[in-house]
Amino acid sequence: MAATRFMTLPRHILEGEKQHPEATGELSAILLQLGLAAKIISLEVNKAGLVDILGFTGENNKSGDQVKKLDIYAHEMLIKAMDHGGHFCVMASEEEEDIIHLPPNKKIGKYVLLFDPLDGSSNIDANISIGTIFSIYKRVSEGTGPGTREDCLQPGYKQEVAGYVVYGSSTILVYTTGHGVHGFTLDPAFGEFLLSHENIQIPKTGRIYSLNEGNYFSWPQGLKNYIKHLQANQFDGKPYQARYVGSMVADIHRTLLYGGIFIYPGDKRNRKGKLRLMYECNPMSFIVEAAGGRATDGKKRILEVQPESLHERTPIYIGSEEDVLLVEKFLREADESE
Ligand code: P6P
Repeated sequence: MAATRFMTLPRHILEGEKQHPEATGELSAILLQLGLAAKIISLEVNKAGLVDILGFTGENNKSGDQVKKLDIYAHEMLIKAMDHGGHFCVMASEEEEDIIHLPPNKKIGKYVLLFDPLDGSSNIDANISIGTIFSIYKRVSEGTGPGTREDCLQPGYKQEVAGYVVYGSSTILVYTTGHGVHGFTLDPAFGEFLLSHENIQIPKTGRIYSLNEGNYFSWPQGLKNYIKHLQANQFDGKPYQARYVGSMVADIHRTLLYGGIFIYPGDKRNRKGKLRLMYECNPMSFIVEAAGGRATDGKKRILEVQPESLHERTPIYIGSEEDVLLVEKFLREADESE
């Protein structure tokens, strides 16, 4: 999709800020810094294959370090980019077991940053799209000292900002403050994110269903019934399409643009499924709902789940509203008939 108008990410953020006189400009500064981190990670991701080749000669990278696993690189890059702006009281990463405090003598801010630095990184060797996912909350703990675990364990509806960066055929940053979802494509020629997907609205229903059918035998009966229903019917006179990248950011980005449904269910082996509530499901649900879609755990709205632990998982049914409502109906009817 061509750039809708020559609007850079910084310009778009500042224009958005003007529409909210109460805005302090702090969220704008955070988003700009995240955009910078995304550019740096994108550079590294796009030469990953090359680095691997170099890696066989036993060479080290420019700074003399051993070639780092890409997701650790992205994790460290994000912390380095975000820990000195004075915006955050605490951070948490999918790559880190516990909460991450700001370095001593750094100014402590009123926001909380949660991120999955490089989701789907097991796919990088096959050159499959991967991504960074982030959530921003306001602190809830008292005082102005270091933030706490309580600050990181807020229900998803309390997010101030959610976004992702998909490193694919191009690098696209998508974010929402809850009012409209906007996508920016990185122009590598001059290193700017240009507005390419203004005010994304997910279609009310779609032709694509996306889930790992290898887990069929462990699925809840209602999900089996739903998928069989799709396969026995048509969408606009054409068969439904199964599409599954195996990288959540890529699968959700496609679902957001084309419509349909992405599912990672709980099943007989893992009641809570595989995807993490705080680092993957909450930000993606905030974005999809802001685009007019729906996201539940099969029953309950994802954004209303009260987190108990940083790395807890949740089943997720997310995408076009009518499609998520229909799978919920199949799940409910199967439960009622058991
Ligand atoms: P499976 C990638 O490893 C990831 O965390 C998500 O990005 C993706 O949606 C999911 O796992 C894929 O899991 O079990 O289908 O390989």
